[in-house]
Amino acid sequence: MVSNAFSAPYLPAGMRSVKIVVLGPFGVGKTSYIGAISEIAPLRTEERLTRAGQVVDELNVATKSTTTVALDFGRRTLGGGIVVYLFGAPGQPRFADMIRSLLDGALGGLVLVDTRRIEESFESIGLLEEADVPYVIAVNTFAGAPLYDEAVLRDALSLPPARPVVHLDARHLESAKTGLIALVADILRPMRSVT
Ligand SMILES: Nc1nc2c(ncn2[C@@H]2O[C@H](COP(=O)(O)OP(=O)(O)OP(=O)(O)O)[C@@H](O)[C@H]2O)c(=O)[nH]1
Ligand SMILES: [Mg+2]
Repeated sequence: MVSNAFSAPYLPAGMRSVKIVVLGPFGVGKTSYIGAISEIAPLRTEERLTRAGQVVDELNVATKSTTTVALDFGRRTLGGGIVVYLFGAPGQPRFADMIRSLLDGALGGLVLVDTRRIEESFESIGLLEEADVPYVIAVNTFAGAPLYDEAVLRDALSLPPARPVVHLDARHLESAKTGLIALVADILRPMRSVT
């Protein structure tokens, strides 16, 4: 799918840019992921969680005091002259329309999953399927969260066989990169290998 990566006029010759979106439910680690992986200071749109928000949002993660209300943005250059622009989605289901717009022009999606609440990632997968955007599942490994065999996870997510699954820690660069590399390799396959 060579046509999926495109050269932008402002990039040095030989560089290609790829837009990807990081999705997943509230508090799964999307903002942490972009913060860990971005080579530029990430753009964040965090607002404090309030009692008013509890009326409309199901917030099952008690330890957070802020939430993304628009998007995160970061950039990472990979080997092979590939510049990845990362857009982090907000987590609450009421932002679905906004996520649909974020997916406009995206070449791939990274869906973060917390194994304590796998079903909460269905909505993200649904939005990607609806937009016909290829995606990779990235299990964000929280301490104390159950570990499942890949087959069990695939079954729980009703995942098509072609969709890759990786495990990572969204807070650490080298671990976070495994998800990005799996996604970009999938998007560009069989164009080239990336590192
Ligand atoms: N143990 C552990 N904690 C993590 C990991 N990734 C993120 N966290 C923590 O989990 C919380 C969630 O982080 P965020 O990155 O704000 O999550 P988010 O998905 O952007 O949340 P919303 O924007 O509100 O939907 C933070 O307190 C992180 O420090 C991880 O891999 N392991
Ligand atoms: Mg966030």
